[in-house]
Amino acid sequence: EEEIPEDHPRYQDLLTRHRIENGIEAGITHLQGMHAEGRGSAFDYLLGEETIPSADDAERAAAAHLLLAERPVLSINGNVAALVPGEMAALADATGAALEVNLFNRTPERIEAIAEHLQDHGADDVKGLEADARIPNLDHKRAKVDADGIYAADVVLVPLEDGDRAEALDEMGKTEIVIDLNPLSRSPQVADVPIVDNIIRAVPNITDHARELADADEAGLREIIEAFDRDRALEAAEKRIRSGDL
Ligand code: PTJ
Repeated sequence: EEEIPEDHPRYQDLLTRHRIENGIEAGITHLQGMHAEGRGSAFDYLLGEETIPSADDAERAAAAHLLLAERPVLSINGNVAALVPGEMAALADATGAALEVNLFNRTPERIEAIAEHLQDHGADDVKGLEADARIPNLDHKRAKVDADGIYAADVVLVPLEDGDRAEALDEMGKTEIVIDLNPLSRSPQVADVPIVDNIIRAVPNITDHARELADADEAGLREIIEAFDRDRALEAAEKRIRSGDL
């Protein structure tokens, strides 16, 4: 990471790419994570590599949901762990949410490496190792979750999530918050709160909102949630990407 000069015009993007490379080398990130990153990076370029106002609204609504939840869970995959391990631990801390490793390309080695990596970055308890429950309507390997984690959660944050799993979680009746730079992807399309923003910007911003809302009462949090319009947020992101108007 220190090899990239900070004044490089593509500094953030290069830093992100390096983190994914390091994640692959450390056995945390799947090789496919590099393709996912490339797709995300292209969308981010078109968004102007900034948090657009509708994404900030979504991030505030996400914070309100997490604070109101009884059993909030933040899902961690290989890309999330490589890009924002400490930031996810901080968000868990600010909202009382649990962290659960949940992989698309599941191997016990990677789950353990990720759990350890999160703990090195300040996470207390990391779920996902038990895998003693199943999400209905998904093939066996992709369905595994913790019974006292994602399975029982009322609100789940699933960044960079696969569309089938996002749909299956939605069918379980969970309030789903998705972070995905592609507004046309199925996961943000089925989310209650679609956040079209780079996870690198999104997670710290959700945490900032959560800290600011820490003393808000239930009615105040509900008001923020009611005021958020998911369809409008998706439209605003798509419009921004298509306009080429940075
Ligand atoms: O670690 P695993 O095994 O769970 O696998 C994780 C990946 C991400 C490899 C897996 O879930 C996958 O293949 O995902 P997809 O189908 O490529 O979807 C990833 C989505 O995340 C795409 O829509 C990308 O545009 C988006 N994305 C990529 N990087 C970022 C991003 N969204 C926000 N911030 C990013 N940095």
